[in-house]
Amino acid sequence: MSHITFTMLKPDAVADGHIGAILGKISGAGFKIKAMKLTQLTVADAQKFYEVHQERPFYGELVDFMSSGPIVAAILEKENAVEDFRTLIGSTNPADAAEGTIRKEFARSLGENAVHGSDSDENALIEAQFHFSGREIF
Ligand code: FUP
Repeated sequence: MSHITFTMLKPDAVADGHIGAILGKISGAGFKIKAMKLTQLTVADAQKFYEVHQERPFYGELVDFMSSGPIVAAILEKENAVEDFRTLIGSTNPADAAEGTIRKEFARSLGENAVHGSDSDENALIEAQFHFSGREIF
């Protein structure tokens, strides 16, 4: 499954009106949408999704932020999807992100950084299945 990745357009990007522009960049980079929805994470959902970070000092803020408003969740398909998508979104901290990347253009800060992208093929599959049932994936 090296051809899929999972993304969320985070609450900052949705609140700031960037859904259309970000999806335009994603499509323009050659990703095909396999699944997509506007949804909101509960606190429990966000805790579970980010549980690898539960010992980190920013975990509480991350969970509060990610459950604070609607997000767009999507499964994207492309060859080399995980790596190519992480290149497209840029560094975690938008201050370090390359020109032209989604985080450089749209993120508010390190904590509110506009988009999520899976970090491995294995996690892409886990994250996709966390958010979507089989009948929502095309
Ligand atoms: P990334 O893979 O680029 O999304 O980054 P991480 O998995 O390391 O971090 C997940 C989220 O935790 C980031 F998107 C934002 C948040 N975070 C912080 O708020 N502070 C930090 O120092 C690191 C990450």
